Amino acid sequence: MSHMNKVRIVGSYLSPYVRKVLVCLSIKGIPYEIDPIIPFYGNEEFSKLSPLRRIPVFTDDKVTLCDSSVICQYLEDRYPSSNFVSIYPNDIVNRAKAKMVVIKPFVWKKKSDQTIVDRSLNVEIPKVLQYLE
Ligand SMILES: N[C@@H](CCC(=O)N[C@@H](CS)C(=O)NCC(=O)O)C(=O)O
Repeated sequence: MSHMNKVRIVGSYLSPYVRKVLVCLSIKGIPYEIDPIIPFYGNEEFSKLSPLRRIPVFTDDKVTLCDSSVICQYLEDRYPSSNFVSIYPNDIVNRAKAKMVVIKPFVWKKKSDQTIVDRSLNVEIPKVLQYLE
């Protein structure tokens, strides 16, 4: 069956982003193997798979992806709700909300640090977008 195409996840179970992808795979009943690396110790091969050296990395017979939201959307698109369980709500507002991962306020019950948010918006994200360009 097409969904049995070998899925491999590179990343540690400690990562919430890795776990998010594993939940999607589990909901859709897609088997996978995991290489539970810690990104800080990843080698050159890891840099090739994930240029920003983030986990999770997803590979199957068609594609290599290294962002959890992109991976989940790919799984939804490749294995849609007609044959598999849908992971996103149909309503567009709820669908958008489901794609937001807001860990700090909801999981750790801490306020976001505006200095970090500003640095991300003004320095780190532009650097990454520059890389993508
Ligand atoms: N936007 C990425 C974030 C992934 C991410 O930040 N993963 C962390 C682990 S939880 C990581 O790889 N950190 C390594 C580093 O920052 O060098 C995604 O959703 O996949």
